[in-house]
Amino acid sequence: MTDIQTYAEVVDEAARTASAIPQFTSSGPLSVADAYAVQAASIERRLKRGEKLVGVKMGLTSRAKMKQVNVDEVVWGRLTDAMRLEEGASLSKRRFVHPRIEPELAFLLKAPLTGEVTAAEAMAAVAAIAPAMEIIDSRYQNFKFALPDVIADNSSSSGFVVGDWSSPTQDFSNLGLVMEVDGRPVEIGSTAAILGNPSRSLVAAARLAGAALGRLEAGWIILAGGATAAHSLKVGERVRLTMQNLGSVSIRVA
Ligand code: OOG
Ligand code: MG
Repeated sequence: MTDIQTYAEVVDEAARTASAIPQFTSSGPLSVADAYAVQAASIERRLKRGEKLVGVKMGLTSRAKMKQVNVDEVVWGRLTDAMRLEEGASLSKRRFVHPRIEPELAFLLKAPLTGEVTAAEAMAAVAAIAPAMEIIDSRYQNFKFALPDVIADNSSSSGFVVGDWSSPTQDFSNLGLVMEVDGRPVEIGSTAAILGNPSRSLVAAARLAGAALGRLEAGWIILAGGATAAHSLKVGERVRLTMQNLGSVSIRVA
């Protein structure tokens, strides 16, 4: 039997102290259901320390992302207020093991959402959309993991920054995007890389995360998943994502 609480403490401490750990699956089997239970228990520890749940991140919703980490199932994780960075903020690399950054689209919910919904029903619950970047920092050595490992590790989520909100009634199914590091384009893509249309990621969030959490709440942010491969952050870098029609969002690394 898997000791959920022990695993949760191990992964929570690894995140808290920015220290890499061996994969759980290298010492024995871990089911996907138990992995989500570990994720829930580890985030519960953060909530007990005063953090608040503010949304959900979807992951491995594009081929580029699946290929980069060699896992090809859609996963999800929990976002807390402590993970949010302000636009232009400076991220202290010391607080992470080996952080990467990736371009995403964020949804802001105005109504709760859960279960099997159509894309139109999901979008009816959306107040706004925005360009966003997620900072992922696998707590596993060498950023290597199997599906249950990454799920237990909150799907690598470590931080996120969201740009200005725009109307969700515009067509965002195929918006060009460029992620630049110090003015140099490092990843170029389109929101279409996210399951063909990011609204499908929101539908998946309602089905997977909504079911597990009861529902996705009004006011929550849902990250649709990286549209391109992620970039490994180095001290001194300034990273900016610009998305067609939606504007830019940036951070710097200190
Ligand atoms: C897993 C998390 C994937 C995304 O947007 O696809 C993810 C990882 O790449 O470490 O956040
Ligand atoms: Mg991501």
